[in-house]
Amino acid sequence: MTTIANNRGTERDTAPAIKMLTQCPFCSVQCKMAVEEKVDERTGRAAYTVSGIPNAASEGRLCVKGMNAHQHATSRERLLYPMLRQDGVLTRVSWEEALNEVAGRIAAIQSNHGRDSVSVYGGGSLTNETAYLLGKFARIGLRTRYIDYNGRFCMSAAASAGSKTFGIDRGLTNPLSDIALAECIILAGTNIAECQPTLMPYFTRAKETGAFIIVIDPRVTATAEMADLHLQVRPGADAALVNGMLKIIVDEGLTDASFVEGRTKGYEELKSTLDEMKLEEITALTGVDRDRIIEAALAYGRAKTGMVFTARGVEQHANGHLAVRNFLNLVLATGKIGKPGCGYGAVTGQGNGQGGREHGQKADQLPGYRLIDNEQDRAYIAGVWKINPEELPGKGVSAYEMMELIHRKEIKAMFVMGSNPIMSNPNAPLVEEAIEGLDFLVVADMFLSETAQLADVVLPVTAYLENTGTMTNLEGRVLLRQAAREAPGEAVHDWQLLCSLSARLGRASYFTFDESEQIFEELREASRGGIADYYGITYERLLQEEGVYWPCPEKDHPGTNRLFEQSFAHADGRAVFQPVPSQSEGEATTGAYPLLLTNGRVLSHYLTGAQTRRSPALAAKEIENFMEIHPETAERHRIEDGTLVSIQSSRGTVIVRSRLSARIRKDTVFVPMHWGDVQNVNRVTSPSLDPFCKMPDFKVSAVQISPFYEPESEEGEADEWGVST
Ligand SMILES: Nc1nc2c(c(=O)[nH]1)N[C@H]1C(S)=C(S)[C@@H](COP(=O)(O)OP(=O)(O)OC[C@H]3O[C@@H](n4cnc5c(=O)[nH]c(N)nc54)[C@H](O)[C@@H]3O)O[C@H]1N2
Ligand SMILES: Nc1nc2c(c(=O)[nH]1)N[C@H]1C(S)=C(S)[C@@H](COP(=O)(O)OP(=O)(O)OC[C@H]3O[C@@H](n4cnc5c(=O)[nH]c(N)nc54)[C@H](O)[C@@H]3O)O[C@H]1N2
Ligand code: SF4
Ligand SMILES: [Mo]
Repeated sequence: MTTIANNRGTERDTAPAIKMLTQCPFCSVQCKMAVEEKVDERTGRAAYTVSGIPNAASEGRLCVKGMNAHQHATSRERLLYPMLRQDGVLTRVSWEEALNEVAGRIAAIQSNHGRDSVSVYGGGSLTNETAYLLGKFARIGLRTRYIDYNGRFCMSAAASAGSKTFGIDRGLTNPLSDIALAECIILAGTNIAECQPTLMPYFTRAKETGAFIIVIDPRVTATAEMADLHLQVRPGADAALVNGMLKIIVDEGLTDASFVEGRTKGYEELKSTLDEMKLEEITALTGVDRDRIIEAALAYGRAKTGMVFTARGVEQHANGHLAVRNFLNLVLATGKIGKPGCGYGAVTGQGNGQGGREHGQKADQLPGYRLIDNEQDRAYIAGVWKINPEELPGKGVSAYEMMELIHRKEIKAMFVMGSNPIMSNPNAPLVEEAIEGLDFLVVADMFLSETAQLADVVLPVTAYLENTGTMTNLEGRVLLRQAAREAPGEAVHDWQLLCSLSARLGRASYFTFDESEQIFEELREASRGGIADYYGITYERLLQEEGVYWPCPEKDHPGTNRLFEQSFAHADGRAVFQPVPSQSEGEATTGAYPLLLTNGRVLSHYLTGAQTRRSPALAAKEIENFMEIHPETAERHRIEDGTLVSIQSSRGTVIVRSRLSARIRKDTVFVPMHWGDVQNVNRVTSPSLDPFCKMPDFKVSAVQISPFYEPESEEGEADEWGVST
């Protein structure tokens, strides 16, 4: 049985400067960095100097989040010991008490309501080792079918589209260095300048050497500023826009007939649907001028090389899967893939958004992208895990569907590791009610997040500076991040607590790991021969090389940086076209809800803000949420700049401050996702799900807006700052 050391590494009086070599905990670029910590002997206060370390993706750059990541990791708000709710209050207990409580309550709930009454909810910031072990913990520790993770809201549309079209889901099909070789680059629903800022030089350099850059976004983002052509599409209309571009490319004879003939199937069907389409309809649906659609199509169609990138702007829709597939149709029709400067990228989001989706956190998957309802895949993993295949549970449901089952009381308990689901799920009013109504909630986190605040047991875990493990970046390159600092208080590694808990559930023999490397060794075996094959990757190699691209089937295999040079990953080697309807299934405006609300990110904050709002430097850059709105739209709704606005949908209400900007479409408002409570944009978002991948329709909600007037306050005393007391 793994025991958890009582690790108190925070006491320091006169420590010399220490240099910690690590990796940013935030986005998918996974920039390498050095964090130098110097403690003032007199005051005991620490000062930090952060610098980028050159590596293949970031080339030594860091963005403002990376520069300040140590602030949350070293924050006084870190959870230092386990807590158990006693008489309604979260109270400090020992690890022994906390884990015994978790194991005891889970056993009781499962014996009363069946094994599937307990669920697991994971995340894309966990290391590969933890993500792998969390999947194993659900299937072998808890023996429940219900596990899913926050990446469902992130990569599921691109993942399912890549799998169907190419037979494999890896974010970028090419190394980043290929961007410089592309003559035309399409950036659709991806705001690289704010979301993967250290990648911007790849694009600006390409532009300097003559690349034509097309940005598709309802807003003039910092990324769109770089564009040669900006298509300011209506939210939800990407599939239609691409149909328009495809039609022009076909009509102008700009397809690559020999590539289509030799390496794909299904083109004729696509062509016949395009033949029936009218460009006027496309213009009406997308709100983009005909001439601009033609210009974009000709630029991409005529370029000898080209790359297409999509991110959540295209993908987080009720038709996200098909919208991505249409971009892939564009790539295939012009033969722009599998060559230097020709490829596609689904720009992965979270730090380990790529690896986190490969090794079994998804409801229907086992490690290495194996499928839980495929007999051969089950038998293989059962062999690695030393169980009978019949003991493996079946497929569960997607993240939001899990919330619906919780709401219906079919699932009674949830174990959350690496996510803040109460904020990040769509339709927050229902999700809040569901989570509040759980019989038992356990949250493993570094902070008392909005979700952890409702937990029955809170378990403190280590942060990026303290935890060794591998992360797979947006290129599909596996990187080793080594621990550089002692864990604070009694915090432990995620995987350690999974081992300890499994032991208390009577499953010790399956979880005998003392080092993260031992878990990676098992992951190598489990992924061997699968689509995401890590067998050839070892810690030793990762220490010597700058990271290794999967698939890497043997130890002497160099890794695969560019996919599909010879063939696609389907059994017949061919990629598959898919005709896509122009009309989206997404929410439409009505008289009562006349505007489209879309949402996303700002540079200085990360996801639900659980980490960045605890970093003073980052919090100060944007202290509260806002609604970006066109001045003409604002005037129509009697909204002035910088005033509080109430945004309502059929789900609920959000209250944020207005920010007038002519950089957004007049029919659309934009609200970031980083703040909670009344500022949580998910109080209004729609829970309708894409039928193929169960991605929620985050990016389009029909809303109405009005100035918010605070209710008349009771008379009270005002203090010297004018704040009533
Ligand atoms: N600063 C920062 N960086 C991050 C994150 C963060 O929270 N903050 N999160 C990380 C994660 S997990 C992710 S998934 C990525 C997300 O990275 P992105 O997907 O680039 O980020 P978003 O801001 O969600 O959406 C991108 C753009 O889509 C546009 N958009 C909205 N609706 C539509 C539409 O219907 N069509 C099109 N074409 N565009 C539309 C928005 O205006 C926005 O500019 O970023 C990662 N990096
Ligand atoms: N409206 C709207 N909603 C969205 C989106 C959107 O664009 N619009 N985007 C969606 C997307 S793309 C994403 S990725 C999700 C993200 O949604 P969440 O997963 O809810 O977002 P985070 O803020 O990253 O939450 C991670 C939590 O895990 C903790 N944590 C970080 N690292 C670790 C670790 O190593 N171990 C453990 N145990 N805990 C850790 C953090 O402190 C934090 O509390 O949100 C989705 N929701
Ligand atoms: S947030 Fe992303 S781009 Fe910025 S430093 Fe971190 S990994 Fe690099
Ligand atoms: Mo994401």
